[in-house]
Amino acid sequence: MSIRRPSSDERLPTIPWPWRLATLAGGHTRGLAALAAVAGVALLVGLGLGSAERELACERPGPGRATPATPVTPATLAAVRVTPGSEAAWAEVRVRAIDVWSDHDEETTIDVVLDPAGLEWLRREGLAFAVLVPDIEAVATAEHARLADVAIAKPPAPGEWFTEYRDLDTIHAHLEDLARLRPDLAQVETIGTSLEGRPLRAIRIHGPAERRAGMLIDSGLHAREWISMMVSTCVADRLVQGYDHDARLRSFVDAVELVVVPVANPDGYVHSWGRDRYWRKNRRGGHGVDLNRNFAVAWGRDGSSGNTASQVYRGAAPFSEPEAAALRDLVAAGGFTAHIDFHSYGQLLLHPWSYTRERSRDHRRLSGLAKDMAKAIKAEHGERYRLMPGESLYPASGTLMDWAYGEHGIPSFVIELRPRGGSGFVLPPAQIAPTCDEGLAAVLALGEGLVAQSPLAPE
Ligand code: 0X9
Ligand code: ZN
Repeated sequence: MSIRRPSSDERLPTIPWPWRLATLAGGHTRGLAALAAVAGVALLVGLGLGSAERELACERPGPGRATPATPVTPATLAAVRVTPGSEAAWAEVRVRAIDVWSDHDEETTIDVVLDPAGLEWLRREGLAFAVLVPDIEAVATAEHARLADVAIAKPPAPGEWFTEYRDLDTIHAHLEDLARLRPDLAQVETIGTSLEGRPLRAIRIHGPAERRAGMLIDSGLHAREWISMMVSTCVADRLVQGYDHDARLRSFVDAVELVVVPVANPDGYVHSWGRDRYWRKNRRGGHGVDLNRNFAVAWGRDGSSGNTASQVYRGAAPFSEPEAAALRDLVAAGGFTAHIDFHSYGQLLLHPWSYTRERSRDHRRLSGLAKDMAKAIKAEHGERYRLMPGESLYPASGTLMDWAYGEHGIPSFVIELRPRGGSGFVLPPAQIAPTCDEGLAAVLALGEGLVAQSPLAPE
């Protein structure tokens, strides 16, 4: 069954996030407890339990939570996939949600974060739901502990770079390494400065052959979507390092000038690493602006909010945020004939429009390109990425994708990377490399589909 979600200016809730990673600076015991809880999640997923059983399992005190030495969190927060079944229930779920992680599955389900009272309400109402993550804090704590490991904190060995998530400085250093390795193919640029003064770094990759197309890849507009930063950095890495050995990569680099901005929201990313794993926006005023609601096409409309506390707060004006303005100026300088904005999660390939149900003038061409990308992705590891116009998932106004396409006629796509559901934003590091395979496959398919095609005229 497919229900149309009630129209609202706020897909994501306005309740301030009550939980901070900083409160988890516990010790070894908490780390172990968290690891045990993560093992519990893996077990639940591995067992493939039905939703009722998962729900029950969630009610039991987790291995690490039975008797905490000091109560450090107000409540255990769970990520659940709910099938509301009616518009009224949908609206109520959103009201009760502490955070919305994702809308998926042909509009029948929504992934939300709930506290125990919210879970209790779901049970009372008899709504169908499955627990994705019984304790999101425990999962974040386990990841934090793993990343703090001394071996991981060292500069990674070249062959191991993509075996783990990397922080902002390490990603930026890697771009410099690639440019040093092949100055003939790659140069690092600074396209702007974040609100808190961090550089917005880009790597420009091109071969010696005459340029035929220009492609922009950005990622990390949303701070908590760490796999997106890893994939775009990995795409740059594979193209530069594979140029001499792989004819297909060489042809791409010779035919397409590619600019990659791996961390489009550096302040948010640093905050997500150090303070709040599930932080989404930039850091404006402490409340943040959703950078993917700050662009000038359909700014302020459905699927964005004027409330600073909202996860989809659009900012005071289009391009009020320096991170969005830097991307605007980069694109306005010209030369791009394609764009991919990497996000997570859900395994989706979205094309314009995001803000309206109307079909774009280039709908067939855009969905054709998206189909090519989905096919190329599936050929890698058999994973299915579903394609649709962004609005079919839910309305979102002021997005980068709509602006690149609407203002500049650039075929533009959002790719929501792995997972389909599972652990949400905290994806196991073993999945970085296969997800990169999928991202690269999409980039190559798009590049090959575009070479020799002329840019679209703005609508
Ligand atoms: O809401 C967003 O900005 C993107 N999804 S995410 O879960 N990564 O936050 C998607 C924007 C694409 N457009 C629509 N879904 N309408
Ligand atoms: Zn996102």
